[in-house]
Amino acid sequence: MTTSFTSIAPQLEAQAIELPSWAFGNSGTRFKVFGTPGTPRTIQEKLADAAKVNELTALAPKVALHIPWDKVDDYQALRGVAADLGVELGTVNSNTFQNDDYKFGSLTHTDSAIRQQAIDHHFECIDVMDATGSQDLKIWLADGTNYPGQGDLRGRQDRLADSLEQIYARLGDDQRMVLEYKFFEPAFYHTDVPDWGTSYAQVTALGDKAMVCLDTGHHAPGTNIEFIVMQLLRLGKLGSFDFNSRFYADDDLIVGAADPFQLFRILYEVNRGRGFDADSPVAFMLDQCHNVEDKIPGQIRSVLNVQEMTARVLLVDTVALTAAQNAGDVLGANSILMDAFYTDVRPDLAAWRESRGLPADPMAAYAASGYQQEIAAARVGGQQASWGA
Ligand code: PSV
Ligand code: MN
Ligand code: MN
Repeated sequence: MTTSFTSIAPQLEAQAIELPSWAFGNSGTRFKVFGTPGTPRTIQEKLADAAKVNELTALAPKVALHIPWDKVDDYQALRGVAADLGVELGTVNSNTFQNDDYKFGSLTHTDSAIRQQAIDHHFECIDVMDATGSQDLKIWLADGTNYPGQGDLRGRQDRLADSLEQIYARLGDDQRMVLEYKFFEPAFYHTDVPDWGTSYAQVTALGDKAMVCLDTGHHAPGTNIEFIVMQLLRLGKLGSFDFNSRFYADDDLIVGAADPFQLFRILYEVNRGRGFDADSPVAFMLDQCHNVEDKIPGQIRSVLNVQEMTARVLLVDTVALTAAQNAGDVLGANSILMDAFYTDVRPDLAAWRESRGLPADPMAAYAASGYQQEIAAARVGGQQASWGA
């Protein structure tokens, strides 16, 4: 290992991982939503919790909103609340999956009035972005069908293209659209944006301000996600990540918890494709729901997992790796990569955090801070976050 920790520190310092507002609310499965003492009752309280994560890690300066879950009357004021807490408002996520009108589709619907309603919702999200200063509109659609023959696959794709075109036309010069794909659920036979190829085809037809969002939980088991990362970076169309981890489906668990090596492989391709560069278009975000664990330490654990795996990736001896690859040294190349993966960067990271005035161990610092007890005492009747009821 020729790369030293000191030499990678500046790159680590620039790391930023956006937090989802909905991670701080109560969520669960279709069986049960467990309430957690201290759960935020308002978006302002969610921002305060997110700011705590940033205060202890310096890794999470932005918070993504979900409309209408985080709807407020005055977004300028909300922006001020965030700024006072030392964070910014980030990606705006649309929601066309909790309304009876969208039972058979939203941006793909055959009924032009319902399709227009879904388009209008996205216009409203862009208005929110104008007020919050957010860069990205993230679109994830629940659209799809359950049975062969239920819908016209091609017609739905054409209507989707038309709807996206109208939404795209509304974006300001500094705004972007990221289109998320998901291979199944809630629809089971087909979804209208099932894979990176479909997202890529749709956003490429729109223009430079439309890119693909890759949610790590939205792939079939066994999918080589890092290959997709490489390809999208190579094509200049990887706009953002939704990080989480999964054992079976869209589990939305703490990133790096189920398969740390997969996270390493993904981040290796991010680095290889210059996705960590200051001028890279890639936005990094968590998309997680904490069902049984406390939410704030859940988010702290997640951003630390990303930081630790990024450090290991930056330690890969790329010169030696390229030489081994070019020499056909199969096992040599593999062991160079594995050397970095197996490097325990935690002591170096702890010392480096302290040198920057941060807690060496943010998890322990949170536990000792008394914040959890404070919010548990102060907040009663916290919000249920989302669809996971
Ligand atoms: C549903 O699968 C989902 O988890 C998508 O990943 C979105 O990003 C998220 O909900 C928030 O809308
Ligand atoms: Mn997602
Ligand atoms: Mn998901």
